[in-house]
Amino acid sequence: MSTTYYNSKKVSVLGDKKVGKTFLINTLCENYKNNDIFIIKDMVIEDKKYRFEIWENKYKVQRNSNIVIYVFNISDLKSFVQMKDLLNINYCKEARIGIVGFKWNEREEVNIDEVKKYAEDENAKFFFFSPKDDDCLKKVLFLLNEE
Ligand SMILES: Nc1nc2c(ncn2[C@@H]2O[C@H](COP(=O)(O)OP(=O)(O)OP(=O)(O)O)[C@@H](O)[C@H]2O)c(=O)[nH]1
Ligand SMILES: [Mg+2]
Repeated sequence: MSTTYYNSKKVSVLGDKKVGKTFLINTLCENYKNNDIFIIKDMVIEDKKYRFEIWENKYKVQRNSNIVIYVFNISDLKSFVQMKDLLNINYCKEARIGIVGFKWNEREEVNIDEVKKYAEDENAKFFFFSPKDDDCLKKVLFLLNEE
């Protein structure tokens, strides 16, 4: 008999306007529409069943989140500055933290080495994606899910 037991994980996806939050969620959940209340995604990782409850919000971490993902736009320095403010305000000691930078165009206003250093200082994992990358959210969740 197969078990229906799931490990439940709550995920918050935060970031300023138009940084790529909905795009990120859509790489895993095709039917997700901008600012749905939340979306559920089941995945098996290393033989364990997980049920991810994924919330998009510009500024607010969903209570009891296990994973918090901060998104910014590498082509827009302002969005990086705002992301750092967000992380400061919402810092969740108990959660695994991911920082996702999207490069939407050729311009690179944010220095990648600076972001790497920042992520290290904040005990967060940094991910750098372009619109051509597939499976962005899957990659983030697989890594942040590790104990
Ligand atoms: N080049 C490129 N740009 C894209 C693509 N998909 C989305 N964008 C742009 O990337 C930006 C971010 O899109 P979203 O994912 O909707 O951003 P968001 O953070 O969810 O935005 P809000 O929900 O409005 O706060 C928008 O300006 C889109 O027009 C793509 O495949 N290629
Ligand atoms: Mg959105």
